[in-house]
Amino acid sequence: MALTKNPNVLKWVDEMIALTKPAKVIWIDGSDEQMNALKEEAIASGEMRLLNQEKLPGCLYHRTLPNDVARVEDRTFICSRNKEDAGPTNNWMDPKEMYAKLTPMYDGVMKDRTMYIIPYSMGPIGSAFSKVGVEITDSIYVVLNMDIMTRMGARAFEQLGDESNDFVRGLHSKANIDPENRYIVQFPEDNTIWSINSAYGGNVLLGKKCFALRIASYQGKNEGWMAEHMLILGLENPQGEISYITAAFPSACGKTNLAMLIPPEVYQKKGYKVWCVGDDIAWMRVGPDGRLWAINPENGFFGVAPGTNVKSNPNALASTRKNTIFTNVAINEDDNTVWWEGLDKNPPENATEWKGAHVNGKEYTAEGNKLAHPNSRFTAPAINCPCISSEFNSPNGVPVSAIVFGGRRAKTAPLVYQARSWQHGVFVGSIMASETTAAATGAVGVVRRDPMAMLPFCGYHMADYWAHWLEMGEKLGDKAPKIFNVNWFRTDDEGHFIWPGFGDNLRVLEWIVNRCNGEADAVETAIGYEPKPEDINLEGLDITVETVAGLLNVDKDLWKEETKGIHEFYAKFGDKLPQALKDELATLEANLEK
Ligand code: GTP
Ligand code: SPV
Ligand code: MN
Repeated sequence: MALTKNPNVLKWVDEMIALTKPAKVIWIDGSDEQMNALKEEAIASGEMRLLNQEKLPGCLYHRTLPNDVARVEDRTFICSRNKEDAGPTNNWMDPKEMYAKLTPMYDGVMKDRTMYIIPYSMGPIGSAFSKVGVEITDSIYVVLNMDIMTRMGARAFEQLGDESNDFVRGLHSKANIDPENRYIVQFPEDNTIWSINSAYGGNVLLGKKCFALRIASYQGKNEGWMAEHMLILGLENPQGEISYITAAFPSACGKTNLAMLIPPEVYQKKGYKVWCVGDDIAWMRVGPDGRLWAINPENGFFGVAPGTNVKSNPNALASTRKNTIFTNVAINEDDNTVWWEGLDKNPPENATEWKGAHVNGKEYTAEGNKLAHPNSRFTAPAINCPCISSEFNSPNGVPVSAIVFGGRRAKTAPLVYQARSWQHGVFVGSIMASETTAAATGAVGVVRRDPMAMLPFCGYHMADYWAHWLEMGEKLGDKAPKIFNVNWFRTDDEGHFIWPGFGDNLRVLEWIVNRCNGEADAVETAIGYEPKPEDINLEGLDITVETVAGLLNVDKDLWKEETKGIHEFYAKFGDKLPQALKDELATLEANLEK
């Protein structure tokens, strides 16, 4: 039975049923009873595997096809009516043509399958920030993941109401998981997402990147708010005051890790704490007090498994110990638990690797093979996180003091620097570059421009997006958050990371917060303000002030090279490039000549 009387929903659902012709239709109410029945069904069919219920209660395992393990940026489209509105950084096709191309692929695609209709809210139910989506899918895996990642079920239809037409229409079918016909398509002007021939993460959990970033960034531009690829954390000082920081790093560049970091011992003793509000996406609005306020629209973490361990990210690991879905990690067949590279130094001998082959994990990894896919993931409920913020469900969100940009740069970018102004900060975000990772298909480790970590996620013309950032700065005026850039990934001549990273990143956050409160000094460099090396607290750390000085060094020759790359990148945007950014580039060049 339909879960809503909303005629806009019913009409669209009818159309999608007529198109995909499912054998059966199930409205997802989100009840425990329904979820348990779906889990049992998925376990019985082999789609999911029940893990050791003593060690990992409520946890399930799933494996996707080897050709379907990451986002597919080359098959992701922004179908605005005008090509110009998608801009030079997005794939584009005329929406009419795209609908015409995909309609035959969806025609009858669910004829031997069940259609699940998933109502969900991005953002806490009842919050003015929140928005409703409905995802139609033929995958139980999607339903079970959406249950963790969003506020799902009947309550989302209550939030939408009986009349509103303001919901995002998501249509997903696994179809034949055919990579040649895989499409992840956003139609921003229609509030619509069509995804076909994938069953993996960001391609199919349509509330996440497709809605909460691509569609929402477009909505945010029109409605005067921001949807960003950012974590949100609260840093509590010994006086009990909490400052909120958001940070945009590209995929697999450390958002989940920073969002949940455990302070180094010397900080813990003093009483510092970090609270996690979100690990991937922030929706931000100007609040009644004129400050920028942020919510996390998600309800769970879809986190990178490899590298997660008791030392690097104990909070993430703890989050995955119950009611979690693991995708493409390895199985320890001795006790039916999970394993991935970097969990510990003991790969299970009796293992099943991520593609499903039974192997001796010790020998297999010794030969240089990976037991878990580098982009294998856990889907964990946010409430599992030991450091989840008390504001996680707050309808108003949290006030943002600092916005941090960052990426993986072996050289060039220093450990930390501060922008001179909001406008300069927008420039700093716009010139972000980072080495590519396994989170998307394609080459790994190649430096590319990834402005604000939004290159794969901006639902409209990137230059209009920058203009929107500049406008938000004007609205915020002197209440605007301060903007910073960090780089945890500088390497030495042997390619080793110089900065210890992880929990020790708090040492940099401390300087950032102190700058926001006017409590820390800075020196002006060609690229912005930097701490004096001795202003980064190294207590309890095996690193010298000289090393930090090296990490903060701005190599003018490298930066002059960098400006050439920025010119080339900016040239793509033609007349749309905001004058303010051209001015900032000119200032940078002048500073480098000084
Ligand atoms: P997405 O979920 O794809 O958006 O990724 P993310 O930005 O949340 O990245 P995540 O925190 O999952 O980290 C990705 C990888 O970077 C993991 O393998 C981490 O171990 C590694 N990493 C995270 N933080 C640091 C750090 O401070 N230093 C170093 N060297 N590696 C880090
Ligand atoms: C990312 O790639 O930035 C992710 C994972 O957070 S996915 O949901 O697949 O986009
Ligand atoms: Mn992400």
